[in-house]
Amino acid sequence: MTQRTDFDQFIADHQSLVNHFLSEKIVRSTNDDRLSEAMAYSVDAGGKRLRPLLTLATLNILGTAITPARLQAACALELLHTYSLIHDDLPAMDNDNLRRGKPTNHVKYGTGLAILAGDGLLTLTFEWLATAQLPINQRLALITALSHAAGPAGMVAGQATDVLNTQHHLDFEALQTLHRGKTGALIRYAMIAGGIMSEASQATMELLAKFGEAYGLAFQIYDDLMDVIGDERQMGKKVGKDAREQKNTYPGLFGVDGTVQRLSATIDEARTAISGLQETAQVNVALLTAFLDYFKIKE
Ligand code: GRG
Repeated sequence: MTQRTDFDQFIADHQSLVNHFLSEKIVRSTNDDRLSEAMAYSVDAGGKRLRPLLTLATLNILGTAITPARLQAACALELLHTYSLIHDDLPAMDNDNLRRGKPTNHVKYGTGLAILAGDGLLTLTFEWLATAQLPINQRLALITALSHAAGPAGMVAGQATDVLNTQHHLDFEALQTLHRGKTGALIRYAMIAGGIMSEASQATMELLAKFGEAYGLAFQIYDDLMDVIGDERQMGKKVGKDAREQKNTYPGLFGVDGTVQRLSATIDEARTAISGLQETAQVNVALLTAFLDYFKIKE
């Protein structure tokens, strides 16, 4: 897989697989029509599906077939990610009206149902992992890794630091820790999940984790940067909000040029992990390398 078009084809084919799986299965998860509608509204709102795609790409490079059970496990992560977006947008958190280019869940359904739609997606995530037709040891490893990544040692901790420190200055070290939790932990898990389902060696798992950590950080740096130099249509949400609300961001600490340099250094870390994977696992890593094209900065 060396050509850019192969990557585009992989993304298009697998986004469609993920989208079909999600919309068919979510409606069957509850008998409550309003709850089902509120959950499906945010899941079907058209996200990039980055996290399941990273898991599926990891399976692909490690030569592991994408079976329905593995697809279910990959899609479970999108449920959890969507819950985190719904709760993050709530008036008590980021208070956003627009997400994925559409009114946020609480704007459409009210705060109470939005909280419950998020709760439903979070718990359903673990039901999908527990019931995927995978060997028991793999299910347990996935559940352990995702609960660790998403819970109070990972994403929830990052979000807590964020919520508690808006309008308080965080230094670089604290900002990195915040983002490793808030954004990085799920992306790191996306890679680990592919490794778990491929029964990858310890050395390969460590390199997958390194790639995920660097990619997750780069993703956040890019998101911060686009809030300053991007536009609303491209991002599917309001831009310029971080500065208005005095949020802790990379451009706030390093300026735009300094942030571009940080982004480039972090992408290099991801490339180093990719080279390691090529040597250790002897895999064709072109697919993973192509994921780094996401971080293009328009002139
Ligand atoms: C509520 C516990 C809890 C955590 C929320 C996800 C999150 C933590 C906060 C979102 C804040 C934010 C905008 C972070 C920047 C990076 C990020 C996670 C962007 C959204 O992910 P994408 O770009 O979204 O993958 P799509 O819509 O494409 O899935």
